Amino acid sequence: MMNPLKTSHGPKRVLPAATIILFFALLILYGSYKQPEPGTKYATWSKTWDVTDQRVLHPLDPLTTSEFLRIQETLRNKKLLGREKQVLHSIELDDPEKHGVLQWETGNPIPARCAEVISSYDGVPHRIIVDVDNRVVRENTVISTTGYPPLTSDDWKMSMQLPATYQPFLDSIARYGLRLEEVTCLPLSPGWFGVPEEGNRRLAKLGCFVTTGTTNFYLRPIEGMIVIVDLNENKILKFIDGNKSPIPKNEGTDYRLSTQKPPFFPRINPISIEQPLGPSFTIDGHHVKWANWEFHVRPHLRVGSVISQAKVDGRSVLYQGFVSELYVPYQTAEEAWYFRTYLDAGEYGLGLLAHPLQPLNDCPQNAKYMDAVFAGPDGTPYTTPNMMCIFERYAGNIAWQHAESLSSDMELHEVRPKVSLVVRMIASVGNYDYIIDWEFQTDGVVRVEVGATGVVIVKGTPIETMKEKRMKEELDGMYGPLISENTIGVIHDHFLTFHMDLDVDGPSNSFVVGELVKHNVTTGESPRKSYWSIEKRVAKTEEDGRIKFSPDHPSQYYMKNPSRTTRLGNEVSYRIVPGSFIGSLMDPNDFPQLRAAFTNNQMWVTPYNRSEKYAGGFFPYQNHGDDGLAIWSRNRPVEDTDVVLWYTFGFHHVPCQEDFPIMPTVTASFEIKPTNFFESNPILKLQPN
Ligand SMILES: [Cu+2]
Repeated sequence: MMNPLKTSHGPKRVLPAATIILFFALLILYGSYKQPEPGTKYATWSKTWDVTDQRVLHPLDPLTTSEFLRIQETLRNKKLLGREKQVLHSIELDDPEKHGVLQWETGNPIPARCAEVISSYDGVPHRIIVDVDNRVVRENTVISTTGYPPLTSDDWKMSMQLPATYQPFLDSIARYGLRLEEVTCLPLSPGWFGVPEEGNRRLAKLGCFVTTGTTNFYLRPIEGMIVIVDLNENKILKFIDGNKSPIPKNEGTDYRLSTQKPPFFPRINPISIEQPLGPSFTIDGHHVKWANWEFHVRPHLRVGSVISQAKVDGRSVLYQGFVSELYVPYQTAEEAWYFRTYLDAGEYGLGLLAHPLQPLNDCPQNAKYMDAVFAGPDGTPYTTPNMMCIFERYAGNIAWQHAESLSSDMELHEVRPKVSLVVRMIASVGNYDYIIDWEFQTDGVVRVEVGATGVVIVKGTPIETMKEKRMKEELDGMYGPLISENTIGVIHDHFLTFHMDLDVDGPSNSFVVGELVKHNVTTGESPRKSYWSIEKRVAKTEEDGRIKFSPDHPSQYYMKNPSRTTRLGNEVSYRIVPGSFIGSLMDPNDFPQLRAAFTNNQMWVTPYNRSEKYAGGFFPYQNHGDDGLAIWSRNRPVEDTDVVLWYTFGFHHVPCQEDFPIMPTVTASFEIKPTNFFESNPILKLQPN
C-alpha cells in the first residue's frame, strides 16, 4: 500500500529546519560530489513493496498525517501554537493505558487517540495531551525537571551562526590560515557539571571542524576550540581556544566510493536472497505476522522504533521493547572534551536522526519498508521514507540437525535451516550510526542486536607517529591511540539501555536469579571432587532485581509467570541471555555518571509504570540526574506483578587504525529465550528446504 503522503494530492512534505540546515551544509560540503558509475545490478528492488499504512488499525499505531493536522489545528485554536516565544519540540502518540490495549481485539473500536505534545512557552516546557478525535486539550502541565528539551532547529541555526560574528574566533581561525567558509561549528550537548558560571543557563558547546577537501569533516577538528553559547540569550558565553595542534590532513579521510582510487577491494559478486514464492510474513498497518510470531512495530521520534505486543504461538512474551537511552561518555578530562558525555536518545532523538534506508545495501533485496510520519517545528507532518525495514534472514545457519553415525543400521540425517525475521532501523547520530535490529526466531528466541559504525570522533595532536620516543606526560595527555597522523581516536563507551516490558504468558511476572553454585563431593563415593548446580531466588523488591554481572559469580536470569507451569510442573519463563555486556568504569559520583546512573547495573527490574519510559529522564539535556531509572527505582515490590526489565549492554571503545576513516560495524547483542515456555522443541515440525 502506498503512503498517501507520496501521492500528488497528499500534504506537502516539510522537513524540520535543522534537517534543512544540515542538508544545505552537506550540499556545500559535498561540493564536487559526483555520482559513482552505476554498476550492474543483479538484484532489483521495487518501491511497490512499501508497506506504510495511514489507517489507524491498532491502538498503538503511530499518529497519521490527518491526525497530525487535526492536532495542529487544535493547538492553533487553543493559542498553543504559533505564539510568540513558543517552541514546539515534539508530537508523539500518547500510548493508551496498557490494560485497554491488552483488552483490545481486532475489530473492536480503537481507544481514544491522544497525542503527547511537548512545547515550550517563554522557555518553560509543557506537556500537553490532545484528544485527537474530539480536538480538545485534555491536560497542560509544566514539566519540572532540571533538564531541557532537545535543541530546536532555531537553536541549531542561531548557535552555528554566532561564531562568525565573534572577533576572537575570527582571529583564531585566521591564525590557522583558515577562511570563515572553511570552518563549521556544530552544537554539542554540554552535560551538567555543577559549574557555577553555567548556572541555570541553557547551553550548547560548539566544536569546530575544517570542511575543505573532505566530506568527513569530523576527522579535521580544530583541536581545543570550543564555543560556549547561551541559547536563550543568543550570545557567546565563553570561547575556549586552548590547544594549537595542527589540523589533521584531509588525505584519506573521505569514505565515498567515488573518491577512492585503485587498487580496489577484491570483487565480491552481488548477493541477494531469493524468495520465489514471496515473503512468509504479512503486514497489516503496523501489525506483523510471521511463522509462529506476531507483533506490532512503529517508528518513534525519540527511541527510533518500538516493538509492542510480541506473541509467539499466540502467547504473550513482550508488551513493549525499545532503546530507552544511549549513553556515550568520552574518557578525557580536558577542557574541550570533559563534557562530551552524550545521552543520544533523549538529547538528540534516534527517530529524528534516522535516514531513509538504502534498498539492497542497508537492507537486503527481500526487505519491505515502513515510512515514518513525524511533526515538524510548526506541527506540520512530514515523512521520513523507508525509515524501517522488515525482512526474513537466511544466513546459511542451522535451526537444528542430527546425523546418526554410531548406529550402523541407521542412516539418519535430519536438518532444518534457520530463517529469522528482522526489524531494522538506523539512527545516524552526528558522527556515529547505530543499526538497531530486533530478530525474531522460530524457536521463540528474540535477539536484540545493535551495530555501531560511522566515524570515530577524534582529537588533533602534534604527534604524527608513535615511532619517536615520547615523554610520559605527552602520552598521558593523549586519551586514546593514534589512528592517523595527528589524529587521536579518543577512548569512550557506548551504553545502550533497553526498556523490556516482558509479559511472559501474561502481565504478572516474577524475576528470578539462578545462581550457579559449586559443590564439593566429600562423601568419598565418587572420583569427582566437585560439581555445580543452580540455586534460584525470586526478586521480591527492586533491590533484589538490580544486577551487576560478574564472570566469577555466574548466574542465569529468568522472567517467569508464577501462575503458569508446563505439564511437568516447570515454571513457564523466558531467560534473559546476556551477550556482550559492559559496566561503567567511571566514579558513581562523577557528574556524567550521576546523570547516567541507569548504567550502574546491567539489569534493573521495576514495577510497570506508564510514565517510566526513559532511563535518563524525560529531558536528559543538561539535567542534574534528578530524573530517570536510578531515581524511580527504590524498593517497590516486584514479585508476581507487572514488571519491566531494563537491560544495558554495549562497548568499551578503544579506537584503532582500522576505525579510520570510517569504522567497520561492531555489534553487541542480548537475547530472550523461552525456557520451559514450550512443552518441547517448538520447531520439531519445521520443514526443511
Ligand atoms: Cu565508539
